Amino acid sequence: MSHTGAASAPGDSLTFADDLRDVAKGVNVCLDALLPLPMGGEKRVVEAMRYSALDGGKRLRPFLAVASADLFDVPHVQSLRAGAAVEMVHCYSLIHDDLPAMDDDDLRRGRPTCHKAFDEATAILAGDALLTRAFSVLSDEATHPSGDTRARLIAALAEAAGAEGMVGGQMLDLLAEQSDLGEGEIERLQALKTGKLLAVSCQIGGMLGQADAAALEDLKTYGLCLGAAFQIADDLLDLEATESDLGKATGKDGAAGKATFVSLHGPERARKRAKTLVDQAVAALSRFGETAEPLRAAAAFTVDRRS
Ligand code: GRG
Repeated sequence: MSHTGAASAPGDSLTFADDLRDVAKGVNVCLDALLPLPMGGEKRVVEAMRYSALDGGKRLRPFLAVASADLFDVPHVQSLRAGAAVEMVHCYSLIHDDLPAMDDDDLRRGRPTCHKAFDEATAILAGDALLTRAFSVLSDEATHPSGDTRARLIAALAEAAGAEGMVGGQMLDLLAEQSDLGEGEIERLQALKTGKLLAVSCQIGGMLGQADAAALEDLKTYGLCLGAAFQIADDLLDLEATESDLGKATGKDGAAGKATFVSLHGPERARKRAKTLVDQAVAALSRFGETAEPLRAAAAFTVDRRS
């Protein structure tokens, strides 16, 4: 699964870790090219964008976009651009989430958060500009020759990122600090905040390959189940991992009194629930046969990961 330019079949490499590293390399090259430094004073905001987007991160969302697109033999030059667009939205959300008005974090991906490395105003602008750049990348013919397909990609990402998706989930998360959420409410919050962007990464891959409605629905189900498992794993890591493992502060949910599946039911039941969700994610891939092996491996990785 080489994604640095040369085409190859999915699952060529020996392990999921190789595949993930391969996509990360490809997407880094793509992000570097998509975020050139301008000459004037505006250079500072692009430096902040590049600081937050170019180094670190697992690149799980680009991986999902590329592996889903691979099901339909989409050229990697297209799927990497789409993956880079989703990663830009993800990086914007991390920059804004780290701001003093939100989570107020000093460390992200093992180094100072954007507002610490630059300043708050620059960090806000860098997040804004990454969000808007994502849509301009999707609107470019290099992402897909069909204008209709590009419009579908843009609409899908806008829905997943906005008030009906990640931003809505973040709002619920902020409100949750003043109320006790039940299990259903926690699941909804997390599906919006984390699940929808992971799911749309898969849907975008399918859209690039002109997948039919049923296949797109299966990719969405896969992504949402994977997202729910990913979030439980994240909550477990917040409880059990160290700051140096994660490259960010830990123990924040407990300190903020935030209800999670883990705080409601304890780590053991949370682990079982995450495994059930992984099984559901994998079951949603049945129509795709062997070509979906990298996506199956990604589902297992979400709960086994250490960062
Ligand atoms: C500010 C609009 C807005 C949204 C913020 C993404 C987010 C919503 C908050 C980040 C805090 C958090 C712990 C979210 C839940 C899980 C998550 C998205 C973790 C980070 O994603 P990873 O693990 O990060 O894929 P890397 O660094 O590997 O890309």
